[in-house]
Amino acid sequence: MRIKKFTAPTMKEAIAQMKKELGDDAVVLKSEKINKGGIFDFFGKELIEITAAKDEPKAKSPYPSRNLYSSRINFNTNTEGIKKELNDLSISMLKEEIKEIKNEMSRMSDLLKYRDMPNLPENLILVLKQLLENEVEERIAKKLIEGIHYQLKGDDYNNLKLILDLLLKKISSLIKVVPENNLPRSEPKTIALIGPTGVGKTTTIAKLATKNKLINRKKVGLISIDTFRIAAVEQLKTFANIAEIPLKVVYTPDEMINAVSEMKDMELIYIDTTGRSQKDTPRLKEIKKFLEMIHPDEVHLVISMTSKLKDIMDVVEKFGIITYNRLLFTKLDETTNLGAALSVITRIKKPLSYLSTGQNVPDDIEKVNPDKLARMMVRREFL
Ligand SMILES: Nc1nc2c(ncn2[C@@H]2O[C@H](COP(=O)(O)OP(=O)(O)O)[C@@H](O)[C@H]2O)c(=O)[nH]1
Ligand SMILES: [Mg+2]
Repeated sequence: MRIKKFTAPTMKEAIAQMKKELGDDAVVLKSEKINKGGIFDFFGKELIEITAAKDEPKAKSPYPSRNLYSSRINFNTNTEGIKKELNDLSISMLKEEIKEIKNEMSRMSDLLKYRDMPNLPENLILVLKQLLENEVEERIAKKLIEGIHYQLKGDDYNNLKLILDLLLKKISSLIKVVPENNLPRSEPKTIALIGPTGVGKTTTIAKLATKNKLINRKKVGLISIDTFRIAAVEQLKTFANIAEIPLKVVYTPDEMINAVSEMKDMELIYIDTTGRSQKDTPRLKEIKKFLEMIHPDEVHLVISMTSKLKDIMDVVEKFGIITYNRLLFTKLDETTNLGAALSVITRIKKPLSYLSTGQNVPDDIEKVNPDKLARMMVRREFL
C-alpha cells in the first residue's frame, strides 16, 4: 500500500491531485481542514488535506504462499488432523499479521502527527506527545506548544521543568472556576443539576447536601422532579430519610413555585432532575419548563469524564436548550486521560463548579482547583 498526503484549497482539487498521482483506484483515508501559516500552520489560510492510499501489488515472496485460500490443498482428501493443524496455523498467522499491521499503523500515525514540525525542539515534541497520549485534541495540544515555543529562548529548550511549568500555567489559566460567594441572602439559594442518566446527578446532590448540612451547618432542602423513573425518586428519598433532609417531589412545573416557597426557611435547595437520554428532546423541554418556573441561581450541567468527547459534545448540544451556568465533571476516578476535559472547557465557556471523584457520599467531591486539574490533565511520568 502506498500512502500520500495532498493539500489543496478545496476537496475537489485535492482529489484531482490524488487521482493524477496515484490513479483512479486510490482511496481517501482521511480528510481534514488545516491552516497554512504559523509555526504549526495555525494562523494562515485554511486548506483541505487528504491522506490517500493506493493498493500496490506486493513483490513476489521467495517463500511459499502463506495464504491458505490460494494453496492447492484438496480438503476432500485431507484428514481432520491436517485440517485442524492448518486452521491453528492460519489463526496464528492472522494474529501475527494483525500485530504487524497495528504496529505499522501506529508508526504511520506518529509520522503523520509530527511530520509538519521537524524543527521542533525535542523537549517540546516530548510534551506534545504526552498531551496527545492523554487524549488532548491535537488542535489544542499544538496551540499550547506553540504558545510555549514563543516564550522560550536559548537554553530554555533544554529545561523540561520550565517547559512543564509553562504548560501547566497555560492549562490552568484556561480552567475557569466560579468565584466564592458567601454573602448572606434573604432567600434560599436554588441549585439544580442537569445531565443524562447515570452521570451521577443524584449521588452528587447527596454529597453536596450532606456536606453542607453536616460540615457547613447549613439548612438544606431537596426537590426532585424525577417523576417518571420511580426508582430514581426512591434513591433520593432513601438518602433524604437517612440524612434527615426534607424532600419534596414535584410532578408538574406549576408545583415548583410551591415547593420552593414551602422551603423558604432553607439556605440551600438542591434540585435533582430527571435523568434521561439526551436524545429524548421532549423530556429535556419538560425539564426546561420545570426550571423556568423558578430560574434556579445555579444550574450545573453534569458531565461524566468516562464518556468519549464526541458523546460529551452531543450532550452539551442537546442540553443547550436549558440555560445552565456551571459545568460539573464526575467519575474522574474512572479515567486516566483527562484530555477531553480540556476540550470541553475550551469549547464551552462556562465555569467549573465541582469534580466528583468516586461513589462515596459525602467524601468523593471537591471544588475545582485549576492547578491540580491541570496537573491531572498532563500527568503520567512527567509529574
Ligand atoms: N466511579 C464513580 N461513580 C460515580 C460517581 N458519581 C456517581 N457515580 C455512580 O454512578 C452511578 C449513577 O449515579 P446516579 O447519581 O444515580 O446518576 P444520575 O442518573 O445522574 O442521577 C451510581 O452507581 C453512582 O454511585 C463518581 O464520581 N465516580
Ligand atoms: Mg438520578
